[in-house]
Amino acid sequence: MSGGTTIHSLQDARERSGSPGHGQREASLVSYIRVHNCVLRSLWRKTVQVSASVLCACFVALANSVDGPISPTNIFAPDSTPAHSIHRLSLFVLEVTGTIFMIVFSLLLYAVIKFRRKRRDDDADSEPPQIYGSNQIELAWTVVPVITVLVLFLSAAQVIHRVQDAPRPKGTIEITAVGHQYWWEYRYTQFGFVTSNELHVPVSEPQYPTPTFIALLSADVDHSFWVPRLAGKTDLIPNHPNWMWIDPQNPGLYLGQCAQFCGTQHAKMLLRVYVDSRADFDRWVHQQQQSAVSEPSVAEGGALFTDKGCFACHAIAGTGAAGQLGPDLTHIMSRDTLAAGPVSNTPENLRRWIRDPSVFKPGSLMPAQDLTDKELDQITAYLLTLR
Ligand code: HEC
Ligand SMILES: [Cu+2]
Repeated sequence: MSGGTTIHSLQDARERSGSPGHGQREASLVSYIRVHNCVLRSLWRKTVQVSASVLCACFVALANSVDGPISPTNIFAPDSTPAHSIHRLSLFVLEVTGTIFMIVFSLLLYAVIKFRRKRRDDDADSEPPQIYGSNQIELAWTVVPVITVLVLFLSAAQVIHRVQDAPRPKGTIEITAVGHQYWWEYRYTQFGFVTSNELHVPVSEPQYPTPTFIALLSADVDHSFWVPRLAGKTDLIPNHPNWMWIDPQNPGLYLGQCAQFCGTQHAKMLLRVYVDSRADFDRWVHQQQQSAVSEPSVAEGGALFTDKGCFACHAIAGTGAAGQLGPDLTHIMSRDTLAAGPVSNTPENLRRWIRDPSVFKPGSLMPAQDLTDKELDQITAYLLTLR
């Protein structure tokens, strides 16, 4: 449009047809191109202005939506350093790509409307101006995208580096999460106990950071640990240990979901992370470290737990039960939910679960046991003492 623009073929055509007043026409063509450039330039400025204000409006709307009650899985309400870094990066990428989208789309719209085929084009024997390259424009559309991609690449690399190479300060809690079809096993090796489905971590204060580093393993298929307010997704891959970390800055319950399809009950493989104050966390750890107390009043239930084969899949610390195929039940009553989140842990639900797990989770890997009502009551009564 500027610089080395040539218009050979139009001139050629004119020369060939020998049309009169050819110098005059060339002059009007040049002024047409000049006007055109001017229009383009002001259009460009407008586009940038409009895209900037639309983007601002989007962000204000976004920020406002965060002001209301926060959804426990809101990706726009990070509350832990890795989630903060990812959130900032994604907003930056959205800004850049959003601006590019607005510019390209506006130019496209302009071209479609302005240069659409007009009635009088049909009978004109002239061609539109033919443009054979412009160094300036070609340079611009090579250099600008290269710089854009480079900036995006470097900002992503920086965030990856910051998250993956984070130091482990002194107060770091180290645990291991094992994904099972369709539940979570949490090993607190440091504290000497194992629990399931509900993860407890201490709040991490900036002046006394106690981040939690989580090693991620799988007992069967690919799973993915994703609590959006705390960190990005990390997969639990069989035979390929991964790890991630979180340092939640506020106490509360953070929810997530297995984020990798792992079988029929994948959708009911929920994540619950309880962020406790330091005192609450220490109390919880102390309680989890205790073995199960056997109450004589529920001895029949305890015996049935063995007789009916429950012990083959479930462990209860302090008893002979050491099964590994199902969740550790030593402190089952300290959990708010059953079966990785979808069922609230009430005595009725516990009984219904033991009678037939498929009522809640069809396809769960716990088989229904053949139990009489009395046996059900006894086993349930026994489990109710495991707090
Ligand atoms: C073949 C192995 C197996 C046997 C036998 C078995 N379970 Fe399970 N159990 C599981 C699995 C696997 C789960 C996790 C299911 C899920 O969440 O998808 C489970 C879950 C549970 C839960 C919920 C645990 C939690 O953390 O929410 C309870 C309670 C339970 N079983 C009790 C029993 C009792 C009582 C028996 C004996 C009558 C029994 N189980 C027999 C495999 C078994
Ligand atoms: Cu899963």
